[in-house]
Amino acid sequence: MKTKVFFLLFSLVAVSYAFGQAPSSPQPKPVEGTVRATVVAKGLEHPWALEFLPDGRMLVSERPGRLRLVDGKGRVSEPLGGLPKVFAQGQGGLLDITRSPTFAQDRLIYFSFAEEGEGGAGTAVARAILNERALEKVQVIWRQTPKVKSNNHFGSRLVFGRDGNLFVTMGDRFAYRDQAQNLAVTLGKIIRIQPDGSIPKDNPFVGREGARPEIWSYGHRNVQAAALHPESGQLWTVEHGARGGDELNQPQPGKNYGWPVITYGVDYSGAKIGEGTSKAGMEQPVYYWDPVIAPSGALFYTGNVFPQWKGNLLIGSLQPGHLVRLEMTAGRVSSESRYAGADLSARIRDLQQGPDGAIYVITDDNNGKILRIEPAK
Ligand SMILES: [Ca+2]
Repeated sequence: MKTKVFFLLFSLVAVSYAFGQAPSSPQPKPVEGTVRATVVAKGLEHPWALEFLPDGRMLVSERPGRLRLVDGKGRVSEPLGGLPKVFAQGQGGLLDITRSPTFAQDRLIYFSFAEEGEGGAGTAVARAILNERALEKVQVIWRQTPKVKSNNHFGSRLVFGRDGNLFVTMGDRFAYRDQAQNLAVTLGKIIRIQPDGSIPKDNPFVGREGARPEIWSYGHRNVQAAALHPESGQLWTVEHGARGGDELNQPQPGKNYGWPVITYGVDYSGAKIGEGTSKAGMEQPVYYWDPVIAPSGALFYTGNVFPQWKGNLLIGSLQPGHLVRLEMTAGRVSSESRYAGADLSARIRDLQQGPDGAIYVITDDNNGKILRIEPAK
């Protein structure tokens, strides 16, 4: 009997996938009083990314183009010198930061930013040596092509894979969404490069005429949340979708994630987009949100401060603004919870697990904060 019920459930899931219906968020109400947020630092101008250093300090980017260190007492440094000029318009500016896996030896950090140039602006990735007061040997290792005239949808998150290659998540640059399907450009893609910006030989489009060899997956709208699964080592991403179409994906090499040919939801104008929600040769999301959560920042929790949350995917929500937690079972979402209250009911831009196992989030605001999140007593 149990086997039959299981088989029936399995069949229903299989059927719904075959008909192109990914599971959607049940839209749980945010709960208050489960977690407690305390302010670690404030006065940051639209902080975009947070990264812990081995000495326990935090590195924080501010979208207008500044990088600062924050110590354990919440003291915020002067802006570090040596940064390149960033295109700080609209959603552009200084974006994600990540330490190199070899940071302990070489103090290398990687960062993404919107860069102005011929044709407009585009996302770029640089690496540099982090010194106490400045970056040194700043080197741009990759540029999105082509640069276009738009202030929106720059992505981006940087995630090192276990093999040492770097994933960078892109946006479609908003007014150029059809380009997400064009393999000759890197708008609306996830790319994978070696630490010096060169192309890994095992990338899916290496050797295909007319395709950019750095492309890992395509058909993405604007990806500002990404994390590596602690057990499988797979990349997971959460994407800003259309109105009613935010998506959780596990991007596979060479696959097409559909934008803007297939999508859930409608355009923010109310107009229909593309051909529907499914099409042969295009991937379904693992899960989607309607209404959207406007995802930015994600991590798989592995600490001991929230023992019940181990292996869960935590996501920042810019709008309506709170912490989103997904329990995952066998690569599927088994439940969703949301946490709000006091300082936590804000536009959450990024989150990191601290060396103490607590969760640290930054809020997207003129007076942005770093918050430490732990269980409420
Ligand atoms: Ca999609």
